Amino acid sequence: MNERILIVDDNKNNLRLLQNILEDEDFEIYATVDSTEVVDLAVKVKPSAILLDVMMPILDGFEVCSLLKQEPLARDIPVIIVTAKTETQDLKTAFDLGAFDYIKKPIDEIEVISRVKSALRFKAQQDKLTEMASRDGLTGLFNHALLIDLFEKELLKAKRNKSSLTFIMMDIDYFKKVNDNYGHLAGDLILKQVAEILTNSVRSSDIAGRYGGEEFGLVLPETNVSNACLVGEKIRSAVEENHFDIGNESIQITISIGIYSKEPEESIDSKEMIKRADEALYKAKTNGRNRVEL
Ligand code: GH3
Ligand code: MG
Ligand code: MG
Ligand code: MG
Repeated sequence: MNERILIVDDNKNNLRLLQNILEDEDFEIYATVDSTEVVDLAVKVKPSAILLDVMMPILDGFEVCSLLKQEPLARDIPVIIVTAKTETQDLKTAFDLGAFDYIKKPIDEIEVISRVKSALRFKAQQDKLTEMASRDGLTGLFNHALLIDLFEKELLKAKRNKSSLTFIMMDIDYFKKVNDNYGHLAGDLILKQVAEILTNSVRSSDIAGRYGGEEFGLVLPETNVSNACLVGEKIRSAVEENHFDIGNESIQITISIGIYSKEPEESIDSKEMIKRADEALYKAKTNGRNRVEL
């Protein structure tokens, strides 16, 4: 898939010039003359870099840059300021606002391509490091911090699009006994296999994470309560039926599941959703375990 680049300039000729240069490099170009739609467009298109003019009506490029940096769904996209403002003070302003690079007009084709490619390399490396730092070492699922971070981003999206969103909290039943009876290494092997079951039970757009020791969290975008129950039940029964390989033998375990689904119009924060899913999980435990509860 070609990398996407967003170009913003109130002058159509400038826009076309940049577009032609970058299209020759096989990038997928999105362009706009309207500085007020940049943040929304960036969130929607998810470009790998943004080229941003400064002198524009309504919102200038500096204002747009700072709005982009305040938007959680856009702030990691490198911004390259492209401007006829050549004072060093302007360059300082751009970098202070979080711009990645600065190109002075009139533009030079080779310079534009080189600086865009440098921004893309930076972005790719950044994404890779984020990915590495975000995985739980044992299970390969997202770790607690990233699970929460991604959940909050999905919740923002769900509120904006007035869509439903589900958070599921899961906890292995009597896991202490497993450790006591078969040892900690066997426990670790089971955690890995539960993670595999989770990954195989959900869509690629769903977010599975290790919430804590033997607790897992699942974020299901655009999923209402009845579909969430189907997913919960699928996971519950898959765990119940699985024979977990712990070296020279295999054992069976069960898992308890608590669900909270946000309605499309509902306004609720992530902490409250987690709390409600946790309360549902507690209900599943007190009602006998190996259950799915709301
Ligand atoms: P319940 O059904 O009420 O959830 O009982 P439980 O024994 O699973 O619950 P409890 O929270 O008391 O115990 C959780 C256990 O999970 C305790 C801890 O030793 C174990 N555990 C947590 N993290 C890990 C891990 O990374 N590896 C292993 N092997 N065990 C872990
Ligand atoms: Mg301009
Ligand atoms: Mg627990
Ligand atoms: Mg447990």
